[in-house]
Amino acid sequence: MTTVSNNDLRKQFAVAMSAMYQQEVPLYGSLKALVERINSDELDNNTALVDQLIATRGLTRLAEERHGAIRLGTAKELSIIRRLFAVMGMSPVGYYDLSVAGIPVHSTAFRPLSHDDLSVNAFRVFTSLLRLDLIKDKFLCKKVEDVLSLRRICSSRLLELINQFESSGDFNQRDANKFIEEALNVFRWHQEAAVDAVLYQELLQQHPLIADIVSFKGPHINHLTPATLNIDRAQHEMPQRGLSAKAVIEGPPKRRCPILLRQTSFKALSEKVVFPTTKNNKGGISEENESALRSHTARFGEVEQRGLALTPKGQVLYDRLLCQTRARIIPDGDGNNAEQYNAILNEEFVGFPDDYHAIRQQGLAYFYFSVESKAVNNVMDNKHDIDSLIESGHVRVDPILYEDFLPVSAAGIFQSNLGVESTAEIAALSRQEEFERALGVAVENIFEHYEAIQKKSIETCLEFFTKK
Ligand code: OOG
Ligand code: NI
Repeated sequence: MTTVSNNDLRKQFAVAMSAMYQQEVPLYGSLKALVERINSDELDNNTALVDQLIATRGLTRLAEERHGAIRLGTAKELSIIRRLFAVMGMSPVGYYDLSVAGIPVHSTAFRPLSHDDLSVNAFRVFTSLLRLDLIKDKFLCKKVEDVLSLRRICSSRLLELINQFESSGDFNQRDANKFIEEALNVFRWHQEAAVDAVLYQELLQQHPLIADIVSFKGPHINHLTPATLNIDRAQHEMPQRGLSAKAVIEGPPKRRCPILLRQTSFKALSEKVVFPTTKNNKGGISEENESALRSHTARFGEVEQRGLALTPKGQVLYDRLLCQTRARIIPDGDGNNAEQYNAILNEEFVGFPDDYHAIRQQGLAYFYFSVESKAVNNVMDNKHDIDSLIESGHVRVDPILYEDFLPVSAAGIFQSNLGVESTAEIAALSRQEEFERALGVAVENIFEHYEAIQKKSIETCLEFFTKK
């Protein structure tokens, strides 16, 4: 019987998730359409970009969503979600401590690791876990624990399928279809809240994120993110399509040689929520609960544009320049100082070379080396290294795209969609070990995988020309 690979499973799952989300949040469909139009214009006008996408096997995956995000309540949930994503070839990479920006979660991203797997489908899920230790009201904490201890986010059929996969290592197409259907249900939106309106209000007052995590039957997908080839244009055109864009694009400024990740989003919608009715002390249904508390703000759409993955040295430089920027100005949620923020960001980032050659010479980023198609039949003598092969036009150099996330940017995305400001710092120790205990494994190191992809690409080129 034919089996379904975890790459195919991930691909099918991402397509199904996109269809579900477009149905749940129709505005997301408008964003996707906008991005598709921008991408096709960019490809028509930029042949160098097309060559780069072909050389790095990025062209076919362009139309697919790149990531989504979920928020979990307990260690147990994180552990089961880790097993669920493992079925689709997704491993936890990186640890992001969001508490430094006043957001009571810590996070990782589940994603494929190798260049081959990423090329088939790069879908990732940014996954956050609530940090109850950062909630000051201990009485409320206890209530949260009680509610979450009763929640079951995976059906028993899904658990069976995960167990089955873990022991046999593959699925036939029928099991795969069932797995996707059941997995999708985990991330579906539930209009009926799992808590009453009074508790919802208490949670909301504590932090809107807590209300979103605790009040529902499951960890609904809160956004999906297609990749755009021109994020500045997406930001500019969103309002014309009735999409209320966040104040500024997160991440580095616009550059000739894009680095890391730039992101923007349309703001979360107000959606109707139905609360289980509670009785007032006269035995009737309380009017207050019935009327005022019927909307919840959580789900939105995002776009991303990715550039070079940076080496530890490059990352230190990026962090320093961003820190210098933010020491001078913090972007306001309402966009009042957006222009000024962008000007200062540009000013500070003059400190980061904007030329692929210089970036490579200074060891600031990772590159992908491949045999230049025109040079495939060239005969070489036996002495060559990668630099001379590049110089003689036998090898081409392309950026390795950053596949991970940025904590300051992620905080900006959270804040703009929760309507909270960045000032409320929670002084907290990062809890990576605790997070990994909950996960059941250590998170993968972000840099190691880019390093491995770069190394393998160099070896492949050297081998190719050594054989000649
Ligand atoms: C996650 C926000 C972070 C990103 O792209 O940085 C994120 C969330 O809102 O749950 O998705
Ligand atoms: Ni995101």
